[in-house]
Amino acid sequence: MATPSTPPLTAKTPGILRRTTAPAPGIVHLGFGNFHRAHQAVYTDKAVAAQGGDWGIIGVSSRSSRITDAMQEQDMLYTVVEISPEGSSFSVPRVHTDAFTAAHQPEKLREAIGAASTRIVSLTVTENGYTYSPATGSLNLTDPNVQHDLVHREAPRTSIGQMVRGLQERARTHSEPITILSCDNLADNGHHTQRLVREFASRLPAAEATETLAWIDTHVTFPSSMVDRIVPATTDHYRRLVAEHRGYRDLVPVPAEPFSMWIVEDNFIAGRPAWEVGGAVFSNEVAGYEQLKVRLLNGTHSLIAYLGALSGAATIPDSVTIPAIEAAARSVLREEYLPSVSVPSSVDVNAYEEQLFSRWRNSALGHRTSQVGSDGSVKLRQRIPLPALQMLDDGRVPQLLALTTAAYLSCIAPINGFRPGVHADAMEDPARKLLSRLANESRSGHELAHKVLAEHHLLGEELAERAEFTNRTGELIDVLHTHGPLAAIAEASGKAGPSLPNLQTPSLQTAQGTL
Ligand code: CS2
Repeated sequence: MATPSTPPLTAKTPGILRRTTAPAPGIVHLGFGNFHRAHQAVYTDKAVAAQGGDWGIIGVSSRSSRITDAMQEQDMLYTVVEISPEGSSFSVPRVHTDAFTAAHQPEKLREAIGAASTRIVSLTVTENGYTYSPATGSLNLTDPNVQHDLVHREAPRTSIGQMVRGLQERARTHSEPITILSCDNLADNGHHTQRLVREFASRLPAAEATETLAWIDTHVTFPSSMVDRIVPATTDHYRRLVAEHRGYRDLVPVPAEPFSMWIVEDNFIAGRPAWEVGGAVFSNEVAGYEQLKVRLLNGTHSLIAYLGALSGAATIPDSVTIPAIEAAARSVLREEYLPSVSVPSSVDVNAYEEQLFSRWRNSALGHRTSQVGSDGSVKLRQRIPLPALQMLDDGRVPQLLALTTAAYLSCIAPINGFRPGVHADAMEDPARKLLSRLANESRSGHELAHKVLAEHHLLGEELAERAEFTNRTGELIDVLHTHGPLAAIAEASGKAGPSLPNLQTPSLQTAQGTL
């Protein structure tokens, strides 16, 4: 950690250049976490540096004030630490004009979205922040926060509620158009966001609903975008690195891999920064890029994280360098995700795959299996159902997608005293309570898979109907619980040896399966 005498990062820190004219705010960003600060903020900083424009960003966190307070203390500055095995490099974006927390200043948020000067509201609120139901894909009307926001105009708690209340403010005051830009890993994220915003508006009292929907339909665009950069959580290691190499104290530096990609649909009703200057690509093939990313990268990432955690691996590089996990990752990517993707014309899939494995092996990043494994209930819903359904329709059971689901459930909802290990225990999940209850009521993997998939529709209503998938997931849970991840990989890859359990009468052990 930096010594107490290390001076804090501020606008006065030697070597930190302020812009001669700071950009006025034009973007309100919801989800002011590490990913935004290592991605969109960096592109925006480069765009403003090259072409100017009032595209300063107001960063809004939902509840926690850890980052917003630190950013205020540091004159809206922070360090991006680019980490590769060859070394680290440092940069300081200078594009944020304010930062606050929605829970503490709800009125300020409504005014910020409502201001005529705001032309884009962007989001990185994670899959969980869209308050959608994994079962239906629609707005989760059973969520108490959604219910609150539909009834109370003041102090909305959900991102969707906050946006709709801000849009109503615009409609009432000046009626200037605005773009809502999702930067989260959701299939078809522009349409998904539009659907949720419209659904929320349509649930308001009748006259208000009609008026709000009509305004949204004529004044708001929702481009899709594919975002990609691995950004692990900040630790003291990165704070120390900044202090040592830069000589100042940064409370909230952001570590990131060197790779960064942003593909955006060019549909901005009220203008946009010249993000292409920073390397963003404007394309009409965003859907293909999103499928590629959400399935090949994120979907495979989930498999690596869950199998790794169950094998005792703390990090993604530790996990993907276990040969059986690498082999399973390559098979799920090639044989089960890829066939469902419309690969964009400029992408060479072999090169893309090799690049992914080399990014995942970046051990200097220390990207944790517990981070990638968190929020699986809302992430897997984006990653698994469509490719799985396509394979089932072709008459094949997606073995490794079932293994991903089984490994996820083994981490989050272990049955009968099975201990998945510290890395699985550290995974957070909005469905953890429900899934633990279902696990406590289950005596076999089959029962658990049936309750979770067929009855609770965790992977959607369509996959809930496919008994082949549910049964295979249940069988693989039993193998994971009794024989561990290597045996389960062998079983799912059709390479099971004679020592595998009798799947008809699974016997669950209480200890963690061994490698
Ligand atoms: C990861 C992503 O946590 C996860 O589920 O798959 O955060 C991944 O690291 C990023 O999407 C990379 O762009």
